[in-house]
Amino acid sequence: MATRDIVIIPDKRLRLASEPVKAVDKAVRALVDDMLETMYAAPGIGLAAIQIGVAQRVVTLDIAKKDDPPEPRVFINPEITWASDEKSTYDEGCLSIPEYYEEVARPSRVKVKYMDLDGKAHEIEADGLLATCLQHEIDHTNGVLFIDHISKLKRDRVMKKFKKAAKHGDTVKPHPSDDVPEHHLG
Ligand code: K1U
Ligand code: ZN
Repeated sequence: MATRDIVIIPDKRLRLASEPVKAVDKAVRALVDDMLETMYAAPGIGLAAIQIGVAQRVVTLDIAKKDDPPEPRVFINPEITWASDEKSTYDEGCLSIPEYYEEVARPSRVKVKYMDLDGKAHEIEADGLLATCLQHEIDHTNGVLFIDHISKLKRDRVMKKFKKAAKHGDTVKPHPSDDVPEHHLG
């Protein structure tokens, strides 16, 4: 198990469509171990393999509450098979866009089919934070970022800041209006 570096915007790898996993083998299980370690260390509640530079359709999640036991979940080749017309809004963050949070409206409920670590197929119906997180992570597997769901003005502003930081080899400091929402502080 190892913690891997998280890929940050404007890195072009974040715009790749990841490849489906053909077989859940030892290498995929080792990738999942590293993803979980990286996600918990960040800390984050989700991670897609492309965020550590691996263009495979693998997602990890843990949305357990701070004082509850960990509930790591793994989704291999996740795919949305149905989405509700009803929308919910959540203040989203992204480990590839550190310290930036913005409200995103997405379908409140989704059905997702995926494979588990034994290669067994499943389909679940998700709502609440699980639905939001699954959509955010499945977007990553398709090269889509949560800032693609906000206004062009806000997206251009955040891209400009991160491009400038990358050019100077800096880390990005949060803008005063980018306060971390209460529910992200644990
Ligand atoms: O995919 C990612 O970049 C991870 C991202 C997942 C996510 C968060 C919020 C809405 C949708 C998807 C994060 O985990 S950002 C960090 C975060 O939300 C958090 C970190 C520590 C404690 C609680 C939340
Ligand atoms: Zn993200």
